Amino acid sequence: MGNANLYSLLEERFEAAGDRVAFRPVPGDPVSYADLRAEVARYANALETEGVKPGDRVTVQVEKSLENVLLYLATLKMGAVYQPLNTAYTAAEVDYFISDAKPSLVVCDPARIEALQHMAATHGVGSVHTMAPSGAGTLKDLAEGQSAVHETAQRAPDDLAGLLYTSGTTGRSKGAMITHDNLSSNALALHRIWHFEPGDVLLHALPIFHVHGLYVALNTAFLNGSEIIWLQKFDAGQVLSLLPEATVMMGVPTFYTRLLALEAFGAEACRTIRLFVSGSAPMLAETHVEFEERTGSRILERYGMTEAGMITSNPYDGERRAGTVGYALPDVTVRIAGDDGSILGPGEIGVLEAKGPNIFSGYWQMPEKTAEEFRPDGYFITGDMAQMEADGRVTIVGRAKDLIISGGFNVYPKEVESELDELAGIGESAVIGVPHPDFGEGVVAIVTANEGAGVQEAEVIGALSDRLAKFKVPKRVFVHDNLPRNAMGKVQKAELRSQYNALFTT
Ligand code: MCA
Ligand code: AMP
Repeated sequence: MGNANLYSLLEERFEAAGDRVAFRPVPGDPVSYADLRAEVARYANALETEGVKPGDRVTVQVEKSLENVLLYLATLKMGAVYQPLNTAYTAAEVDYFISDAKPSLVVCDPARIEALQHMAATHGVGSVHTMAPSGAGTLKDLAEGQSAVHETAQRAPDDLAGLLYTSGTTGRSKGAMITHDNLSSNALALHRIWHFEPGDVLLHALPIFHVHGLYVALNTAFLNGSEIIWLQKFDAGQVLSLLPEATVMMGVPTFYTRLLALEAFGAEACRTIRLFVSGSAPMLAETHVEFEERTGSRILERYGMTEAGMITSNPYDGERRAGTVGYALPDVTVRIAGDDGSILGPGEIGVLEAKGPNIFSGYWQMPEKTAEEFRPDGYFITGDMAQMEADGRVTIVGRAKDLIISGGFNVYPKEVESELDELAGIGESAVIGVPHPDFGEGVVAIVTANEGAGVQEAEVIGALSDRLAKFKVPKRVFVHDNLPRNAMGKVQKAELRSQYNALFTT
């Protein structure tokens, strides 16, 4: 029987890549694929020594680093479930994820160790390790003493490989259960349709706690045995200087608007790049056009979701049409449905539904929520409003879900409103997203003050920063006497959005 463990597929490619460079950290020394394999085995043995078993969750909140990649691969290899967390999440946010996922191991940065040890004890977590580069008790230290031989755990296609939390329009965050087959099928499809070829070099500047930087970028490059130029984070100047050493780059729209803001960015800087990919948020058609005018290259925009990996992509060879997200990936089918579930025809606007090997297996310990998001015939309801042409080309036209996407990070207004409503002096609140030149959408809060309470913008922002990740905190807060409501009493967010539409752009 074959092994459906994604790592077993990757390891074949690593073996074939031999001594070729896997990672070129900037700054830092290159790491070959042979070294990567040995290190992953050591980390896998270290996880087992710590008592982690196949199926257990390993919760990881660490800054982007090569050790972090080793941990991701080792977790796959020994059959456990990797649960990455955005490094911007506050301790209060992390507490929920740990209490819900019940990991057997938590790995964090040294600055967080005390808070997380306390949390772990409260929630019955086996152990907490830091990932720091050296020092007794760090995971790296533990891995160093291990054997470089480790047998990859046998996994079935539906066994879990990842648990990625996504917030929701109501209630708490939900853990999307991602299987080995979800990841393998998606990575193989993208590797093929994006024409990965020998000699490709990926410039990697995305965070690796989300699908885009972790699964889409890394897994495709791994399948190709490609060299990965490894940047700590996105810095437009640094990316500009390294582009001529790469052939592929993937990013959120903010990466591309920031590059375009640099005078030196143009065709010369992009001469070696055969593929620029954009996704995680809509890219404005004008950005596509300006990019092509400046560089002669057309960005390939694709569309996806944590629960589904990549769903559609513009074609590599055919027309990459600005404002559209292209066609369903091989083996994935998509359709547009009305509110009542009826299937709509070409050009009609409705909610996009998707089915295929890429679709997650459900929300962690939330069977009712899972059932709500699927149609009886197995289609997953994405919550994105879209239309489809007769030939299958998809355009995302909006969102049925109340979601803001800021610089590629999701912000659910409900979560921010709940925190605002708990602050002293605030009566009620409405959180909206309005056009932002850098982040695509900027988060704005409109609040009412309780009688006699003086609500100050800076204080509200300060108080929220202790509770919520920085990217969720409203960039501006406005105090109104009342929130606009319709006859049913529902807050009219569209009215607020039109009032503040030009806030960041004029
Ligand atoms: C940082 N800040 C932000 C954001 N990032 N505020 C709003 N939205 C953001 N995305 C805050 C910082 O804390 C800081 O606050 C201030 O804004 C300015 O920070 P700056 O230095 O400009 O930001 P940065 O550190 O350069 O980060 C911007 C970024 C980053 C490079 C665009 O946000 C990023 O890497 N985004 C990628 C997200 C991503 O990978 N998404 C994929 C999700 P202060 O000054 O007050 O301290 S996966 C997904 O969506 C699906 C599956 C898909 O289709 O891919
Ligand atoms: P996440 O939950 O972080 O996986 O975010 C997924 C959401 O990002 C999708 O449901 C879409 O709303 C949005 N998204 C991703 N790629 C695109 C794109 N190319 N165009 C428009 N929206 C996108």
